[in-house]
Amino acid sequence: MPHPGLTRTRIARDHALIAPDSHVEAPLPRWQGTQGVILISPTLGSRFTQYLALMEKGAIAGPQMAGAERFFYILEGEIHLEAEGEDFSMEAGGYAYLPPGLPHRLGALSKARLCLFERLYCAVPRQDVPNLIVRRQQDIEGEPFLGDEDARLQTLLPDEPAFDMAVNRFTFQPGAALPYVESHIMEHGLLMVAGQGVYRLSDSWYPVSEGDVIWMASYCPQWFACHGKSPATYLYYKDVHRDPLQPGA
Ligand code: UGY
Ligand code: MN
Repeated sequence: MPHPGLTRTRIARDHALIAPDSHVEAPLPRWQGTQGVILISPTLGSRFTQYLALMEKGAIAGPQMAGAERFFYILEGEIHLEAEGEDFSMEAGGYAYLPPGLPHRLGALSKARLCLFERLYCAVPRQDVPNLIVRRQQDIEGEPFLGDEDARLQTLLPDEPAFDMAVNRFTFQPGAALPYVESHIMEHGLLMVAGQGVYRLSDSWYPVSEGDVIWMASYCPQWFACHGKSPATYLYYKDVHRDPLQPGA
C-alpha cells in the first residue's frame, strides 16, 4: 500500500501530470446522474478543457458552453447519441465531434466512462464550421509516425482547415519512442489508455501508465518512450490550423 501522502501528480508552469490517485470527483454542472473529474482547464493554464464524465445508467449529458465545440471518446459503457435527426448507439472506442451550437442528446444506456475535450471554437471569416462526426477508433487505420512502423498514429478527426482541434490515438510497441524532443506552439491534453512508458516534459522524466493525464503547454519540450512487455497507447488533443495572431487561436 503506497503512503497516502505520496503521489506522482506534478503541476508545473508548462506541464502537469495528473495521476488517478489524486482525482477528486464532483457533479458535472448541468449533467444529470454524472460525476466528473476536470483534469485540464483554463484554471491550470490551458486554452481547452479535458475531463472525465462518470455516467450512471440513464444519465444525460448537459450542453457544452455557448460557442464551445465538444469531442467525446467512450472509454467504457454504452451510449446513445441523438443529433441532426439521427440516432447512434456507441460503445468503447466510439467517439463523436459536435460542432459549436449543435443541439444533441447524449445518454448512458449502461454505466459509462467518457473522456471529453472542449474548447471555444475559433471561427475563421468565410470558412465553414465543421460537421458532426461519429466514428469508432477501431475503424481508423494507424499510420507509421515519421516512417516508424512501431509508432502508429490514428487521426480521429479530418485534417481540414475548418477544424481547430485534432484528436489522435498514438500506439507504441515496446521499445518504440518519439524520434526527437518536440517543442511546438500546439498544446496537448493526453490520456494514457493502455501500457506504460516514460514521458519527458520540459526537464523532468516521468514514469506513466494507464489512467495518467498530461497537460503540455505551448512549447513544452516533450518526448515519450514505451517500455514494458505490451504496447502503450495514448489519446491526445492538439490545437491546429489557426494563425497564432488570430484572437482565440
Ligand atoms: O502530434 C504531436 O505533436 C505528437 N507527436 N506529440 C506527442 O505525442 N507528444
Ligand atoms: Mn506534440
